Amino acid sequence: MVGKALALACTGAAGAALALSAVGSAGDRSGSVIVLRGTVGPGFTINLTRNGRRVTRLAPGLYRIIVSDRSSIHNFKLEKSGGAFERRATTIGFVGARTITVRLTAGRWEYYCQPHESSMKGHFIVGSGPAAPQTTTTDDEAGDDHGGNSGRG
Ligand SMILES: [Cu+2]
Repeated sequence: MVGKALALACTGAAGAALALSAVGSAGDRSGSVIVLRGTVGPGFTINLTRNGRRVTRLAPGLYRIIVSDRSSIHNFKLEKSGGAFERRATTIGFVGARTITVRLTAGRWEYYCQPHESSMKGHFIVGSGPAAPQTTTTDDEAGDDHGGNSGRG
């Protein structure tokens, strides 16, 4: 009796593990929501990273941004150039983490600390538009956008 119960328990656990891993890989593959990390403070620094690397270009889509605000004198704002979108992730006085979910559309986006915008700011490009002029330009940066060139006669 005991042996049978154990066997059943094992089967159940294995089944659950399988289900979990299936869900996890499916989520990563479809890329439904991509996680970015924003940090501001404690000094006069602001960053937006993906997998630990500073974000410079992203594909359009839905993103979850986890913002760590490490100073009460800074905030974290995200906006699309041209004023089509503006979101304040954290406020002055707030210290801690906030998560915002944003659909990034093609264009130039900026993140900055509002009171110190002249020095605490960064930007990135969504889609295959031109890179920012002050960064080094490479000719073929948009190459990974076209999945497959099957133009063979
Ligand atoms: Cu600031």
